[in-house]
Amino acid sequence: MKIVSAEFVTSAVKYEQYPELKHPEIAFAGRSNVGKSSLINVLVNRKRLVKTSSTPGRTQLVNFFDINDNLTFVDLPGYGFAKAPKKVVREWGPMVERYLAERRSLKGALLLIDIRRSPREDEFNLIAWFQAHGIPFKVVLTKADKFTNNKRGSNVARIAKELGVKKNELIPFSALSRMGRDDVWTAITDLVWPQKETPEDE
Ligand SMILES: Nc1nc2c(ncn2[C@@H]2O[C@H](COP(=O)(O)OP(=O)(O)OP(=O)(O)O)[C@@H](O)[C@H]2O)c(=O)[nH]1
Ligand SMILES: [Mg+2]
Repeated sequence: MKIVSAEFVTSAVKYEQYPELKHPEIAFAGRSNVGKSSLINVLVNRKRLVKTSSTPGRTQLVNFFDINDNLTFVDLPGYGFAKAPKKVVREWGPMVERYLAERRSLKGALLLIDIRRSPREDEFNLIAWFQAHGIPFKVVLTKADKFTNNKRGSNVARIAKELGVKKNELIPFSALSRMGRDDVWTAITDLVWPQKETPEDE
């Protein structure tokens, strides 16, 4: 995908504040600090379109970005941050599930999992919500630069087994080396425009 433009649209704390349904939407979901914002920045070739933070649990808003005036990226708030205020923890589930259940422009989701970790209850919950609401999704394994090639392969195999999917369904990605960027874009275009030509493809 050639990036012509990438712009922040709005941040919302509640459903009523979500912007009008304009373009097909892709949601980025995952634990705090997993690298959601970093992935979006790499996808759109921008250093700081989305604020990244070494202090997890800060992004408690749903952030909308307009890509090329034909696609919307949605950076969902992270979960699983032990030090997050109780209110934030309590509100995360209903907020995200309502978004997944009711957002008609949502075409698919990327679930991000740190390649060094194992999927836990929160990840399995998200997968169950995606399935319950008929939202196709792909899994991206972030921070793939933390391993050498060999170890990376064995960790992809491990997580595939834990999720009960095939290895080639998981996309290793690094925001540092940009490894996997093209594969993530392919996954996104497959989700948004299945079996069709991608508009404005290179
Ligand atoms: N080594 C490495 N570090 C990464 C990678 N992606 C993100 N990070 C680092 O991980 C930290 C969190 O990244 P973010 O992109 O802010 O994570 P997030 O999922 O948006 O976090 P929240 O907004 O808090 O939910 C930052 O310090 C990033 O620099 C990666 O691919 N490799
Ligand atoms: Mg973030």
